[in-house]
Amino acid sequence: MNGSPKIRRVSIEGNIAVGKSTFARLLQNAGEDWEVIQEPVSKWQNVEDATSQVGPETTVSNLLQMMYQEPQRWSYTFQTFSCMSRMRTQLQPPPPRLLQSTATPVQVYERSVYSDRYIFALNMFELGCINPTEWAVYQNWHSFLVEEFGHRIQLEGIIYLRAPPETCMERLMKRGREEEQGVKLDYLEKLHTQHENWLLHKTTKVHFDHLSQVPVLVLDAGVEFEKDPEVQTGLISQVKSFFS
Ligand code: DCP
Repeated sequence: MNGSPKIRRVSIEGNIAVGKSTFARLLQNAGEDWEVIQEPVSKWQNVEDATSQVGPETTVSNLLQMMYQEPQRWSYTFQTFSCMSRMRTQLQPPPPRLLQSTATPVQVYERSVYSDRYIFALNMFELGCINPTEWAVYQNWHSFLVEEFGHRIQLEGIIYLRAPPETCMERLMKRGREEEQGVKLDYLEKLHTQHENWLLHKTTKVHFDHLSQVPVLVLDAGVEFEKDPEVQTGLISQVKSFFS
């Protein structure tokens, strides 16, 4: 027994640009025992080529952009790398501040290895951008990794930020991330359906028994919460009572 507090882990899920990062920041500011583990998007935008290791020049590729520009060629590679980098990030030991906490600290993940598989990779498979062989390979290594390491990043809860795809489209256009300029409403609608199937209707066939037991808090993120302190307080208090 080392006296360290038990760390609780929750993940924030929701469509592209729904506001997961904004909401995660609000949670972090709402209590000193909450720590956010950000999604490693910048790693996906700057993948060092293997040639950089042998030559003097460093060549980087933007895998996120490659995936959006040529989804059939790059979706499998992107989904492999994004899930691996997420797992690596989430497996990092918590900071000492959290371990010394007297209360019950909470680590908040922006997405999880589960949404990587049951939202994005599945969607790309259904769209034909990941072929059946790639999908079999993906599921094989994903199941293996989660079975081996999943207990170290086991979720106690999922916060589903739910908003109409049209609202996410508006937010996506407003933030203007270069790589996402070609994203169409139709794609956000498909991702929305994947979220609904997994987190609301629970019809997605999941491989992990423990995942079906994880409680899900559904929050209405269709309301403009970024600049409205009253709405923010309401949402945060729902989270706090859900996890108390
Ligand atoms: N992405 C993907 N496949 C994954 C994970 C992410 O294609 N397995 C893509 C979708 C986005 C980008 O990566 O283009 C970042 O994804 P998120 O939706 O997780 O992050 P956002 O920055 O859009 O979240 P928010 O605006 O809600 O904070």
